[in-house]
Amino acid sequence: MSERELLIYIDGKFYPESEAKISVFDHGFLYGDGVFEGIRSYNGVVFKLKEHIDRLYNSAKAIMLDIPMTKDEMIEAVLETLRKNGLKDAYIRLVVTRGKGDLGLDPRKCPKPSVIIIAVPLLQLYDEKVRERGMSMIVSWVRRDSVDATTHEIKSLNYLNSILAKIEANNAGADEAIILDPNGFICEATGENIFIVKDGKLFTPPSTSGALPGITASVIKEIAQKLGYQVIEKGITVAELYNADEAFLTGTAAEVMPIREVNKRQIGEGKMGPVTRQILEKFMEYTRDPNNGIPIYGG
Ligand code: PXG
Repeated sequence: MSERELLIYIDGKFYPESEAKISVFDHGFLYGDGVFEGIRSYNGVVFKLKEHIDRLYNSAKAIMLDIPMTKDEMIEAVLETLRKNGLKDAYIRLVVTRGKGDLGLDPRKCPKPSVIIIAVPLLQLYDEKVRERGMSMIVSWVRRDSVDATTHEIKSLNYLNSILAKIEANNAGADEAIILDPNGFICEATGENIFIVKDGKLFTPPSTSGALPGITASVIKEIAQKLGYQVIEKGITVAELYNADEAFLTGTAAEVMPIREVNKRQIGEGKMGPVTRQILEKFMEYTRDPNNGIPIYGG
């Protein structure tokens, strides 16, 4: 990228970053009333873009927010934002807010949702040394909202639940936090899903935990099964996590990230384990296959 400012998409127009602004009366700002997606492009191909757009519209439906564009128009807007910024490897943040209303919380006062697309250049988010070493984690005191509350199955702008857990991880000098579901089973990390490996099988929390249905996690399940591993969705306790052979996080940003310790208990060998490595390698291959996304520049 040159010194040129990034161009940000807001409601059909592009603005230089310094001029890209939304109203202080927007309910996304006032109440966290909106939905979002975090998406990545690898070498000119937006990874699983269709799946991310589907999830965005599912989140919007759950909060009764009518996105004022079709899914195809949304895909085109994402691609156009990447083209306008000349990006090939990028992190994309797609936000749909309830829009401008008054100071009351009634969404009927917000006639028009706003669509914002931010794309920034991204080469490598995590240093490979960090990945080899793995993450140190704590179990957060703050639990996931239950599935009959502001559930994280919906990717809403309400991330305070995760931010509180992240603050605890920061305070403890850990890299990340594990969040438990309301029944005390493992749910997910602040912005990543979790898998454990035990006796050659993979385990991950079920959808009833209220975790976000991760797009990376669904690819990982597919890859693991192709590699011959059984993938079992079940309630996982903290004690089971302590005694796992391996554990790792998955997410758009993290990709596949090993966990080396939890609350000072070493997990397995305390570094990337062989099953995690095998899955990580297949995942990186998968992200580089242009069939697994939508090309930015034709094709
Ligand atoms: N759980 C939660 C709560 C998330 O927010 C994931 C799991 C992983 O889902 P995907 O579909 O990405 O595999 C997420 C995703 C960030 C960031 O900037 C966060 C996410 C994605 C991208 C960037 O911290 N969260």
